[in-house]
Amino acid sequence: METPTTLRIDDHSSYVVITLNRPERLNALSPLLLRELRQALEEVAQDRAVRALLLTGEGRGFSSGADLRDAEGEVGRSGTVDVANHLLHGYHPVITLLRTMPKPVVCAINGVAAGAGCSLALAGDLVLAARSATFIQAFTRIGLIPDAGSTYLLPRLIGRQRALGMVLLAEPVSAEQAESWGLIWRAVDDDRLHSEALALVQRLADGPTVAFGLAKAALEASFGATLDEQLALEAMLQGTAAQTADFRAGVAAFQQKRAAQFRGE
Ligand code: T3D
Repeated sequence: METPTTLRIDDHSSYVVITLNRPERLNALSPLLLRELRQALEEVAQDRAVRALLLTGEGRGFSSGADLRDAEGEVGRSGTVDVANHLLHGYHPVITLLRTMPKPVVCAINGVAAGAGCSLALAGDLVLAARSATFIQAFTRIGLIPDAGSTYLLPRLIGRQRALGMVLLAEPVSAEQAESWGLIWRAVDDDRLHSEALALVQRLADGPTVAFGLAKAALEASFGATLDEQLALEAMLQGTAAQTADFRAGVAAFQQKRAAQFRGE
């Protein structure tokens, strides 16, 4: 991949940190950033040596959503825009890549996550947020509806009433409120966010990667499945997990009363 201009990518061998890097615009999602993020995510998804991903933002915001000032942007040229096309080809591949990533994705929310930036934040598997961070479904403030997955994610995470409250009122939700609602995994002190996020992503990168990926897929499928369908899916995916070297390593470690060393295969 060519060196991206809107992201920083740090390869820690077993995990990768992607940092949205347009702090002067609170990491607004320009078309270029979305293209670069898509390419980076495709590489992370395919690289078997990379066993977990951390996504965060540079500066005082995680992401302010669609870039409302970008000349190339669709929203900025409102009136003549093909927003649907921009969503289909710009945002959707990024959200889908995050949701189907066959390895854990941690999002570390360092500041405001607004509009599609909030959707991006919530697309992670485990979301940590600095206590000063806020989540804003800012879309209706500018006459849009939630997009980039927010109408899917919000009711599943926090239920219809809270989802509607966030969407219709478009007020900031604090990290602590987000944690108590189950919108995110945990709120942490601002000065602990980076170290806690790194510790979490390292822990996940040391885990049974195949089982993590299959578990994610099973949980995702459950929303549209009956109990019988879900039981059948579990049986099939467990059959795959049980063939991994990590399963054998896990059982051996249990029998020998020691910690398992997983290799992600
Ligand atoms: O085709 C499509 O893309 C459709 C998809 C749409 C999806 C969406 O995401 S729609 C929602 C778009 N986002 C918003 O409406 C949020 C806009 N931003 C804000 O409301 C506020 O900036 C925040 C609440 C996020 C933060 O407020 P505050 O007071 O902390 O910061 P600020 O002063 O407003 O912003 C700091 C700078 O970032 C400022 O630039 P300046 O004046 O210092 O040069 C501001 O213009 C810039 N900025 C903030 N948000 C955006 C942005 N620049 C471009 N696009 C932004 N979204």
